[in-house]
Amino acid sequence: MNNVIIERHRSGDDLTTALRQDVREGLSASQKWLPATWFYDARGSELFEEITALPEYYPTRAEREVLLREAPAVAAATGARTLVELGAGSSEKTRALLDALRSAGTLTGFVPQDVSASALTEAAEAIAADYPDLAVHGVVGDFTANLGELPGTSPRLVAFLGGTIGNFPPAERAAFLRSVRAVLKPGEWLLLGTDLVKDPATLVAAYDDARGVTAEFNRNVLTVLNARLGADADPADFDHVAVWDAEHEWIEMRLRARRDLVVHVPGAGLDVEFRAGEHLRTEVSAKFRPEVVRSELADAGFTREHWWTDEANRFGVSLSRAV
Ligand code: SAH
Ligand code: AVI
Repeated sequence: MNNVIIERHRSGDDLTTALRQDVREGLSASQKWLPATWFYDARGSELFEEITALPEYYPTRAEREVLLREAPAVAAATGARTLVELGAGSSEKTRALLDALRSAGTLTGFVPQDVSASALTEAAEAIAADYPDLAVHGVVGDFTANLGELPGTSPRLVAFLGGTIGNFPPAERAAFLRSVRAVLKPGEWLLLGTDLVKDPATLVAAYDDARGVTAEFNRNVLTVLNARLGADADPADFDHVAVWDAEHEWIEMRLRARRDLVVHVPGAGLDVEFRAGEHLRTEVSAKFRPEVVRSELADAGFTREHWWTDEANRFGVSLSRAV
């Protein structure tokens, strides 16, 4: 295969440094928290892929339905030459966009970016093999830090799928959208997937599945902590918790200590005490209302030109142009 290159904007050392900072800030706070990025080592990425196939986890299926139906409209509107995908993961759903953009005859390059080196490499190589006439330029990087370094020929379409935008707290979400806008030229495009507000029972089930895959995914953050910072957290000491926060309209995933315990984190110079029942917040997953998505895009300098949902109105996809 000579149509794929993989570039690293984030080394293992960079990740360890970033985790150390997050641990010092989040685990010494009175309400302990960590950013949602830290689930995704090789095992975390595999677990996420398993989650996407669970009967309770509807977002991936709902977004795929929209992409399969609307990809030709995306291709016609954008005429994109480069498709950049942030937080790309397996890029499975993205194939609908690649197919439509190739049929339209405009696409020459695909730039998947992800912080998870294993997931990114596997996906980039699989797509390069299946699309031999496409230049695939995979980037191992952080979408909160390395956007300015992404390659590609204009007009570009940036895809941010899966509802990952919901994993930012609100201020970070606004900053992220502005940073995407800042690297685009006027007239270039953003395709954004957002999970929608719906009944809490459906939401909680999606984050607390019967087989316990999401629980294992949640606990994987402790394995990452152990591997990167030499910590001694025992995942068996923590219960998986998923709650709907009706005020913020987000799901929170937490780990709840089963007993009083101390986690030693030598790589961050920290001993972290947990009381029995104490929670560590590991993820927020915000759910959106259509108008809020439109106005947040506008605040960041995008005009939304299309809004599509799946038949059951569970998940929304916005196609927006950089002003
Ligand atoms: N887009 C895919 C995957 C979603 S899972 C889908 O729709 O199914 C979220 C992805 O974002 C994971 O692959 C994870 O490794 C990646 N990710 C999380 N934090 C990131 C960061 N800061 N920079 C780049 N990628 C990140
Ligand atoms: C990647 N992200 C959009 C997923 C979500 O639904 O918030 C991660 C996830 N967390 C638990 N299950 C899946």
